[in-house]
Amino acid sequence: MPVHVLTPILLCLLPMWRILTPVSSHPQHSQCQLIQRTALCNNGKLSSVPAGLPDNLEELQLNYNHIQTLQDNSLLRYPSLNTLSLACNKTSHALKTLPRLRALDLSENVLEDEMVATLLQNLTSLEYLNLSGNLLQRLDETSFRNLHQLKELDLQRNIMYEIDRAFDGNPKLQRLNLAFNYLLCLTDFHMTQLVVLNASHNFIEWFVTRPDLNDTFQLETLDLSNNKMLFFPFLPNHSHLRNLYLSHNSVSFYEHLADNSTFPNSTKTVEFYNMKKYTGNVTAQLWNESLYGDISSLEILDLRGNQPKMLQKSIKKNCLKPTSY
Ligand SMILES: *[C@@H]1O[C@H](CO)[C@@H](O)[C@H](O)[C@H]1NC(C)=O
Ligand SMILES: *[C@@H]1O[C@H](CO)[C@@H](O)[C@H](O)[C@H]1NC(C)=O
Ligand SMILES: *[C@@H]1O[C@H](CO)[C@@H](O)[C@H](O)[C@H]1NC(C)=O
Ligand SMILES: *[C@@H]1O[C@H](CO)[C@@H](O)[C@H](O)[C@H]1NC(C)=O
Ligand SMILES: *[C@@H]1O[C@H](CO)[C@@H](O)[C@H](O)[C@H]1NC(C)=O
Ligand SMILES: *[C@@H]1O[C@H](CO)[C@@H](O)[C@H](O)[C@H]1NC(C)=O
Ligand SMILES: *[C@@H]1O[C@H](CO)[C@@H](O)[C@H](O)[C@H]1NC(C)=O
Ligand SMILES: *[C@@H]1O[C@H](CO)[C@@H](O)[C@H](O)[C@H]1NC(C)=O
Ligand SMILES: *[C@@H]1O[C@H](CO)[C@@H](O)[C@H](O)[C@H]1NC(C)=O
Ligand SMILES: CC(=O)N[C@H]1CO[C@H](CO)[C@@H](O)[C@@H]1O
Repeated sequence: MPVHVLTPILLCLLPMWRILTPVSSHPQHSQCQLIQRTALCNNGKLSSVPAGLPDNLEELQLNYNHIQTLQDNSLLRYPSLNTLSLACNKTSHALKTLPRLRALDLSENVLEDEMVATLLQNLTSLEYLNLSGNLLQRLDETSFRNLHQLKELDLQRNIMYEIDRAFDGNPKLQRLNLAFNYLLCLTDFHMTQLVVLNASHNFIEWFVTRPDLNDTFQLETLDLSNNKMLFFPFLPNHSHLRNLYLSHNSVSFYEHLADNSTFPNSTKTVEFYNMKKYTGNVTAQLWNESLYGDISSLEILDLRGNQPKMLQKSIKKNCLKPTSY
């Protein structure tokens, strides 16, 4: 992809920098204008991060320079830095040479799918990544492929409608926030190591755990509030689930449909299938409690604001834009 489409990018490097050493001072900031703790070094000919700026610097603007790479230690002399702006340079290339970076906050940067994939390509040490408030639409197995150490990922407030096996390369991921997106259903959930999954404020109608998986899931908190859930989620058979948030959905229980005399023509099963790849089909008996999974550890179950709807016809739910893990 053409990197010059990387219009203003604001990289907010987290306090992680602080753990990693302060260094030296060389008076060499003639190309920068200092305003309190902000250094404006834009439109210059800088080819590297200037040394010699005050070491309590909090914001550094390096837009429109000639910086191609950021050396691992070039920012460490500014341990208080929380905002770094590198617009209009080969920023993605610069990030490629930060293989030690452990925390990266790219929130609120109008980043799109391909830009993100390029930016993250070689950040193999990342443990914490914040991509909230960007323009991500679709994630797949290439999105976070090399982030093998990733533990926490914040993807809230994007415009995502589809996630297709995007986290297979992140076996250490424990906290995932997908809130405030446009996801329609979560199928084939099999991230056994995940502890917190927040998928609130989407348009999710159903949540189905991969049915043939007998592992114990580490899942403790599942937030599916403010969605379009019609059914209780199909949870893992074995988990440590403690907090289950289902408020503001349309969750109902359909035991009564089993009664032929009251609803002679009503359906007994619901088929969940995925129009794109049929591998995720699940047929569930509506009144079969065992399908609800392991809720023996549950401490909080929030079902406020659900409006049961009557189901009488044969039920087939499909999902054109599935989210499968
Ligand atoms: C980034 O990774 C690609 C392969 O994914 C590799 O070809 C390239 O040399 C790497 N760049 C750096 C700077 O490590
Ligand atoms: C990610 O960034 C957003 C916006 O800057 C912030 O509200 C959110 O708390 C951050 N997420 C985490 C996990 O720190
Ligand atoms: C999920 O994310 C939303 C939006 O950030 C937040 O309001 C909510 O408290 C989170 N849920 C949990 C269980 O932390
Ligand atoms: C999980 O529980 C369901 C319902 O009891 C059962 O049909 C399924 O075989 C179980 N899966 C495994 C892997 O044990
Ligand atoms: C699933 O695991 C449990 C122990 O956690 C075991 O008792 C059961 O036989 C297993 N079921 C299958 C289908 O492997
Ligand atoms: C309900 O109807 C189904 C066929 O639609 C039948 O197999 C089943 O035995 C009936 N159940 C009862 C309790 O009558
Ligand atoms: C059930 O379906 C049959 C055949 O389609 C129909 O004759 C009957 O009126 C239906 N009963 C109800 C209660 O809708
Ligand atoms: C899943 O459902 C679709 C639509 O009903 C069907 O065409 C497909 O064969 C099913 N796949 C499996 C594996 O059952
Ligand atoms: C629920 O489904 C399981 C597996 O399909 C079955 O073994 C069990 O008998 C069912 N329970 C009821 C109450 O129908
Ligand atoms: C390496 C690189 O692309 N540097 C560019 C940084 O931005 C200035 C101004 O847009 C360009 O002239 C450089 O070529």
